[in-house]
Amino acid sequence: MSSTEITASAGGNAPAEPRHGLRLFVISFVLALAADLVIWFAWYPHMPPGRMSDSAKHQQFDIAVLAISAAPVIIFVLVYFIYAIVVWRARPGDDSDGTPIYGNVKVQATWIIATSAIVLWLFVFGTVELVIPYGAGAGEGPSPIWKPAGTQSATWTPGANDMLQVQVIGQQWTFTYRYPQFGGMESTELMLPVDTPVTFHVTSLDVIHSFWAYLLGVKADANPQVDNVAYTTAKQLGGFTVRCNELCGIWHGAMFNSGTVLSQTAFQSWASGVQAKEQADGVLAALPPYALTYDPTVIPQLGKNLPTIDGITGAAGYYYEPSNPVTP
Ligand SMILES: [Cu+2]
Repeated sequence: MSSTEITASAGGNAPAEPRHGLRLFVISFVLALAADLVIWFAWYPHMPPGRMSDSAKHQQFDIAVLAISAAPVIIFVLVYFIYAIVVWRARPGDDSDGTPIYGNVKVQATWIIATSAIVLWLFVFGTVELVIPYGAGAGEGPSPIWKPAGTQSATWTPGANDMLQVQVIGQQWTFTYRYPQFGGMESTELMLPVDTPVTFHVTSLDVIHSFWAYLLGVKADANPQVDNVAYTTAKQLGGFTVRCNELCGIWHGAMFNSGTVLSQTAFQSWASGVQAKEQADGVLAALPPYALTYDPTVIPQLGKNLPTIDGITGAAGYYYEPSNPVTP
């Protein structure tokens, strides 16, 4: 509502109207600049999910940029609100109505241009931030559009720029991790080498779960019979937690385990060690051959002598007997 009209309707010899629009702009601009500086320099470095991987870094950057974009809008709305209450409130004894308003080209044009600019900016920024970090740490389905650089190979060696393949298997109510480049060995801890592009192949044996390595900025649905691919590159050594992020049954809340980012050589010796141990104690032979999805249905096996491997395959740990055991 234009203040000129209010003053006019109030009657009286009002002095020349101050330039309210300019005042609002200057107050909002100064406050927004201050807020954005605080966000960028004080808050951004502490924003979730941290900087443990390249996808986490990108997410932290995205949150900071969105906060910086949102702060001026919020500040303008609040400044306008307070300014209107203070400057344009009804004075004591003034019972008159405001003058009806029929359009204001300047305000309408500003509104349409400003909101269009904000929406277009968010569209462009969001698209770039989806493409640059190869799907932003989310599952891209079985055939990803965006892939990081790195050679796909049947083995993994430190420093060779090989992509590390890790299969994440969700089941009620745990995650296990298979490493096809290490004989298809299976672990209950997610070990990763630092500075190495990792391809996660996320799948499930039963219901829909969601693989969420929060500190790595990776979250991908684990669907039965689906190979959901997600990428990240760990950038810092240390431990992290993996949680299920899809309500998947009564023990969903207890469905978590942990992982560690190791140096490349420490990772290689860990992985070869587990592979050798699982080969020696028969676990590799008992596991089904590595595949992108598994069918743990027991019906075709009724009446057969099924292997149950507690702790490796979970409570409902029935699999087909491997017809073609993995012998690395
Ligand atoms: Cu789950």
